[in-house]
Amino acid sequence: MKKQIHDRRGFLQKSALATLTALVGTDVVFADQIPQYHTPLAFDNDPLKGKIPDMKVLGDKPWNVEAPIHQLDDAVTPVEKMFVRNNGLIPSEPINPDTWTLTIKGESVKATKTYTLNDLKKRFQPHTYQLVLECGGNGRSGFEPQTTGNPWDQGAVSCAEWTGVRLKDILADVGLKEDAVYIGYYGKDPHLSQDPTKVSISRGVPIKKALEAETLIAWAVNGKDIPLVHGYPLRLVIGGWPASVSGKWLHTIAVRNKVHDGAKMEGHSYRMPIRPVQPGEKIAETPENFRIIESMPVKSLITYPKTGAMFELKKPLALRGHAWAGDRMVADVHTSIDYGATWQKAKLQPPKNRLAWQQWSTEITFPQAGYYEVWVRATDSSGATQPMVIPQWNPGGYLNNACHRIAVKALV
Ligand SMILES: Nc1nc2c(c(=O)[nH]1)N[C@H]1C(S)=C(S)[C@@H](COP(=O)(O)O)O[C@H]1N2
Ligand SMILES: [Mo]
Repeated sequence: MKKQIHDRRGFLQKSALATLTALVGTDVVFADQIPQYHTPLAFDNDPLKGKIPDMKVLGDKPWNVEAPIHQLDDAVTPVEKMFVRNNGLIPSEPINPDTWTLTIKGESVKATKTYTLNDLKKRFQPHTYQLVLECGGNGRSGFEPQTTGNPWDQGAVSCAEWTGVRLKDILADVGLKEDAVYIGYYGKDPHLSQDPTKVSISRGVPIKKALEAETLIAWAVNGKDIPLVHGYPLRLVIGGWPASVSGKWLHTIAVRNKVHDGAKMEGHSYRMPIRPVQPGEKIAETPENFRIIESMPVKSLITYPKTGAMFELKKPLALRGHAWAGDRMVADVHTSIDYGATWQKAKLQPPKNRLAWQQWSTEITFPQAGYYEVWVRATDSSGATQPMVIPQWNPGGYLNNACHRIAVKALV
């Protein structure tokens, strides 16, 4: 990730020293004393810097980072608390937003068209939406036996405020053929092997989802440029579906006349078996045995208090968190302190916009001092509710929407 700044003997290159001087805006005193192979702190421009404290790093090749649940308390997730999921490498070449382009191509466009980032900003109406991005494998660590893939706890979810233009406005400007059925994205991130002919991920959605008002080609999050790790300078943002469809470092969208066949669209990637399988069972990874994951299932989190909290019995305990349900709305949120025997209804806010998460809150009075687990369970607008135990095992370890729980202690 770091630029080559040392020469063959391990000393700072002349050009690096000039850059350093420009960076710090003043003379670098004792520049000639900088030891061999020493990287000055001002060069410590790791794109994940500032992001790691209080976050859980699952791996650095590729970078995968998730938030402990109590860090997700904000209604709008700050970028430092957004999980990071990379399938390949973070682009390391300097990115120039002034020359960045988005090309729309594929079997089902009338003609290929390319826009600069500045064209997109100037020619189309910008929109801002809060959108839930949740990795399809969020909660994977709960499955037994463990499957391949990142062993996420439950923190691979965010709801930030994204600004950009509607993909449907761009596609209307390009002109689609009648046979358009799917879109697929392409991003600039190099494959882990650094082999330029390989693509680490290229997924997409059916044209109906692509044309929804909330499907954005975004250049800003929470009012600022998208951080490098989250797709600077341009990304696709599609709320409510596995976040793997929200392509980062976006440079091309293909409009396809068939289901997109890019990397991570095949095998059991982001697919569920069409019939229930036994935990650990191996089934043939043929398209007939699997369906592509679309809308994510109903889910909720207790973001306050932090698990392990202690409080005085005589005062009721205030709890809060978020609930979301893919393409649907959340209808109800309940909490339980007796392992699901009885449930208490929580207050629930409407979402800021479609595909945003909703805030819930409640106060619980505990009957006596002691140790409790608090469980939360959301129900969506169709009546579907979260399972109290781990849901059906599947080969990819996807869609674990079991109730979130925290431990608390009531003290006399
Ligand atoms: N170009 C590109 N886009 C990508 C990915 C990637 O590796 N490369 N990962 C996807 C996956 S699997 C997820 S869960 C989300 C994560 O988005 P975030 O890192 O901004 O939270 O980005 C998606 N878009
Ligand atoms: Mo993901």
